[in-house]
Amino acid sequence: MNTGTNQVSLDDVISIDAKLSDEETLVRDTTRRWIRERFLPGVPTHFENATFPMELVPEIAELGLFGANIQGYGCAGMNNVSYGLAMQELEYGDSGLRSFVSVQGALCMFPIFRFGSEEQRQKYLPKMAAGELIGCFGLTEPGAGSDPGAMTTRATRDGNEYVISGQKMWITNSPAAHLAIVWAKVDSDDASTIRGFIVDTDKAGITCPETHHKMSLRASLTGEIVMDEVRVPADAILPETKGLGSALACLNQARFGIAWGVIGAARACFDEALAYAKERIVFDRPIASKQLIQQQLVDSATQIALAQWAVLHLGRLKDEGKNFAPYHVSLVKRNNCAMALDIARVSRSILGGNGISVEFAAIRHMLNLESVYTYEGTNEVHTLILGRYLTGENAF
Ligand code: TGC
Ligand code: FAD
Repeated sequence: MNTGTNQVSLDDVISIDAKLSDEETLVRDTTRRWIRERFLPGVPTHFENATFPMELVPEIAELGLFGANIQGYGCAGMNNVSYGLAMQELEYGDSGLRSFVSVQGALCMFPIFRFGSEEQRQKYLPKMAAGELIGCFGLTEPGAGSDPGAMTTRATRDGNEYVISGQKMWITNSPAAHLAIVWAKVDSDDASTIRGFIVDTDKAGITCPETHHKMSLRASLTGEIVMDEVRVPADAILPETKGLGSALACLNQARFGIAWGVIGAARACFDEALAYAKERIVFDRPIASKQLIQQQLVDSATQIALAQWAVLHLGRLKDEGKNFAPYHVSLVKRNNCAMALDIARVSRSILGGNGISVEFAAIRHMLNLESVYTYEGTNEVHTLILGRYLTGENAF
């Protein structure tokens, strides 16, 4: 029985430890310790100032978290459950931090690993794993977000080069990136196909202006990629990319990490709300003694536990390398983002007036989760992916 003096751990509520290997527990606990010691003290200031702590990049690399589930090329080669647990702990810190790591690993290193030539892998992956090169992923455009197939960015072959023109927006890390994975339509005689390119951001004709005035993911750099006849060598193309499906395959990786990550954000909000409820005296008693507050805490813990089981199950399927489909990822991305956003809002309300201050974590997570709910496929997009799977009817 909890006598009220202990802070309950959600790991115990669902006995998650019983289902993790020693290595998985080690990855989780190491990342957890690092977040608490090195990241949490500074994040409120970064959020208020709309800055990202770039000085921590070497430490994140040292933890093996860039491209953590990639084998070889200087990457840690963790299994997908360890990778997911690391994402969870990073997002306990801030969704902006998890985003930084997701984009670098799942959206830049993964496409190079999966669709690149051996030369491209050797050239980029070890330096990206070491945090010496930072990448960004340019799919979204002003007129093509949920429907990336509507993109207008074009790459035209000219001798031994491609010439790329177009505009990408809402691009995480672009203002700090050394390279961009750019998705563009390549014209051939009878058709145009979407292909991926590695574009070094110091090329002539490319700029990556920062996007300001964000009220969400403030501790994350977001920008555009503006390309005006950028010339790249012909071997900058990712040779194995074949249409929009290649870009979507990268999104599967990132969405998997997000489904784990948002559990961390929800847990941070829950932990804070529980601790607060035990201390805050209203009507002569701690609010933790009130039935309505207990119901909110119990509902939150239950939803977090169920979300945790779902991602663990999915991580095991992914590690087995079978029975793992994109609609599985849609199911957990959609459910867990909505769950985390609900819990952030409830937790914020448990903190009363204090809940609107960034001296507490809830409002920061709540605002961040609005972005996470929208990016990597909005809630509606994932609803329609699942609706299409269930009914066979395309409602897009
Ligand atoms: P559709 O006809 O369904 O598919 C086109 C081709 O792609 C294949 N495919 C997939 N392949 C792999 N994984 C998936 N998840 C796939 N989904 C579809 C499909 O089989 C087909 O292949 P083929 O060979 O028949 O051509 O395409 P559609 O145009 O109808 O669009 C479908 C839709 C809406 C689901 C898709 O476009 C979509 O997911 N839209 C959302 C866009 C999105 O999520 N953008 C994210 C940008 S990156 C970002 O937000 C980063 S945030 C920072 C961070 O991650 O932290
Ligand atoms: P829209 O597609 O215009 O959607 C508007 C609304 O319409 C949404 O509610 C949507 O769900 C709904 N809707 C759309 N289609 C349908 C339909 N068929 N039926 C019913 N409703 C529909 N992109 C990148 O490429 N790289 C990045 O690194 C990246 N980072 C991001 C970081 C942040 C902070 C944010 C906010 C976004 C980022 N994005 C990135 C872009 C993100 O993926 C898009 O914002 C997202 O895919 C939605 O596209 P949109 O904003 O154009 O919305």
